[in-house]
Amino acid sequence: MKIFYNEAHAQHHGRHEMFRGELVPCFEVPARADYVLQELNARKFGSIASAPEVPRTVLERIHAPRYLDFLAGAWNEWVALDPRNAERDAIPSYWPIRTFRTDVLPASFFARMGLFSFDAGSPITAGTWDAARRGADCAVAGARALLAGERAAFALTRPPGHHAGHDFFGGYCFLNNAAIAAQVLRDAGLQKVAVLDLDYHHGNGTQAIFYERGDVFFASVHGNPHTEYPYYLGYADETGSGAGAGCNLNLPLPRGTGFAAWREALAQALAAIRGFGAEAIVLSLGVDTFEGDPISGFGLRSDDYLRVGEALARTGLPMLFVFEGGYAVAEVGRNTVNVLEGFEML
Ligand code: SP5
Ligand code: ZN
Repeated sequence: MKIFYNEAHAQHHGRHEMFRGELVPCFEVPARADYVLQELNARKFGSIASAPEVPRTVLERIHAPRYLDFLAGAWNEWVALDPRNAERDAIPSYWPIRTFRTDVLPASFFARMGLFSFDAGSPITAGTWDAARRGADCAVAGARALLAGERAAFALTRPPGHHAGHDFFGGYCFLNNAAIAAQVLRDAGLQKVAVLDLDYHHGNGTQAIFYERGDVFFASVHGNPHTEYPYYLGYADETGSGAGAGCNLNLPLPRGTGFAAWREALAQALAAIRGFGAEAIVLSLGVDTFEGDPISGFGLRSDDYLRVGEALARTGLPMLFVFEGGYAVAEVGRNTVNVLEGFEML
């Protein structure tokens, strides 16, 4: 398996996120990716490479130019407002909810922060743009490896991507790596691609990006949004619209769900992807389904991730793994590499 590691990931290093009335230390920390890399090396897994830079036009296949402009310049704007801001993360605190205008691009930096985001848990730091952009490079390199005939590839990157939409960040995500990779596969000539999202949290960004498209199937197994983040999307009745009608499958499960019920949902998602006729799968690999995850509520154990990898391998489809969530930091390496190992062993 080809592995593309984002060497710039630690440049995104948020200090705090807003959580229920206070600023708490970020859950999404650089050590997460460090542990995965360490585990890959310890288990002598795959060949680890860095990815070439992709032109911005590849990002623009998924993201709005004015959003990319904003992200690229956000840190400098923030520091220009007050030199002391260099010591603080930039976090939004106003949003244009219903009845407000979203067509106007306000001059105010704070107003644009809110226009392009949906939560206060995703700080922008000095290196956020570089880390996110280099991460997208890894996802694209992974997609190109599949196109060159590899059976599987792994984009080991952070910040994660599946909550990021066409023109917004949130959920610790800025660029939607999985969506960008799926688009690269389509643009290279694959007719049908699936994105399968196994992160604990619904991949609202990916779903929204492909919701009206019939060429990219989106399937997700996740915590029921009635009680779980991101709350406002991820319900079972969201099945796609227009040309995308029938090409979106949400399988929400209650907090507390263990591996037996979870793997049945996975089987259902894989059957739907087979029925769709996907030629490749982009797998949003979050391991915040782990029983020890501090912000999530499923009960998967470390050995279960080997079985997950096996189930994915049985599809027989080329697979691009893209790293997403997982906040039980010390166990993230073991759990993630277990999925890859289960896949490779079969
Ligand atoms: C990529 C990804 O996994 N993003 C997740 C973003 C979740 N942010 C909101 C966290 C809300 C945490 N609720 C914690 C309950 C702790 N008892
Ligand atoms: Zn998650």
